[in-house]
Amino acid sequence: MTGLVIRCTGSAYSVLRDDGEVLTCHVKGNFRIRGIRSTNPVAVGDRVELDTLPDGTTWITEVKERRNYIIRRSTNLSHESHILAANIDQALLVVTLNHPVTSTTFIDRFLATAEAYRIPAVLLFNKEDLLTEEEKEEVAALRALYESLGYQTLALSVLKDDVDEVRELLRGKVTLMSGNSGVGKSTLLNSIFGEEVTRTGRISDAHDKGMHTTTFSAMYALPKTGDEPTGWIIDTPGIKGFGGVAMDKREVSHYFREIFRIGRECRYDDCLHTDGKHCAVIAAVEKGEIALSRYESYLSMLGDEQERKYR
Ligand SMILES: Nc1nc2c(ncn2[C@@H]2O[C@H](COP(=O)(O)OP(=O)(O)OP(=O)(O)O)[C@@H](O)[C@H]2O)c(=O)[nH]1
Ligand SMILES: [Mg+2]
Ligand SMILES: [Zn+2]
Repeated sequence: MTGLVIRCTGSAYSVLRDDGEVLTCHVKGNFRIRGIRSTNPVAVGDRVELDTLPDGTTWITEVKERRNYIIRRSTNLSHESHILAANIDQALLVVTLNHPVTSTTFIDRFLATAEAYRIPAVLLFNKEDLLTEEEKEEVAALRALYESLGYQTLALSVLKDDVDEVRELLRGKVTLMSGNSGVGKSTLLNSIFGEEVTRTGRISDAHDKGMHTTTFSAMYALPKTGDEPTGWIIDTPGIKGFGGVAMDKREVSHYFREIFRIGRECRYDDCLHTDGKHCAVIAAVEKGEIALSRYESYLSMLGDEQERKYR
């Protein structure tokens, strides 16, 4: 029978079998998926084939082909990576203008990584209630910028407003939620799941309680409102953005939509858009057609790539 991996603790996996039962499953030590060198062969979000033995233990015998997956590169030199989650429909980045500040560089890195993984990303500007008139305009300008690039954005106060708009967004999809510490992710989950669930500590703050963050990850079924497929939220403790994508410096511009588009007009095919001569991107930045903040984020990722420290 097949099932969906909903929780990984390093040694065991919880799998929601298609008949609705949740089983603890294991993976043989020599289990490998061809072409991927990872420290874990199976990840949250994987669809798997199961085999229950006469002794009652259940084993994962096969991982179905993944639509996508996100990784974290190991910090050691083994070139192995850790798969954080698979088959993600969308990534929701919760950001705040202030309290705490979320930098545009952080947002743009997140969006670029989502592009590299081909995962649609949505920005939620939270804590609208704390904004001054001037700050409201700043948020409006940022939303206009990202919407002009084709990203969906929302603005609200998850503490004060109802979160129906977010529920609608999550409906029937597998969503990876991210954002800096303090932006309101747990508050949002509280209001989506209601007191009952979060009080048990299932979602709320596994990582705040010292969970072993390198191997634990889980996805949580959203409350159902009708007959639609279950929606899921993935919580990967300790991961503020995504894991790193191995990115060649010539590739970075591919993940900044407007820089990629305008960069095709540069004189040289391999233009990195760092030298003003014959560069259509720099000309567009100077004319205000590309936002300076976006160009700076691009340079920042390019610089990281050159120093090989991007994760
Ligand atoms: N004023 C205001 N405060 C909010 C809002 N949303 C969350 N907060 C507050 O911001 C603080 C941090 O919120 P959390 O939900 O714990 O933030 P988090 O993103 O889960 O943070 P980490 O778990 O550290 O990653 C809490 O004191 C919340 O009450 C909001 O919309 N408006
Ligand atoms: Mg939290
Ligand atoms: Zn150029």
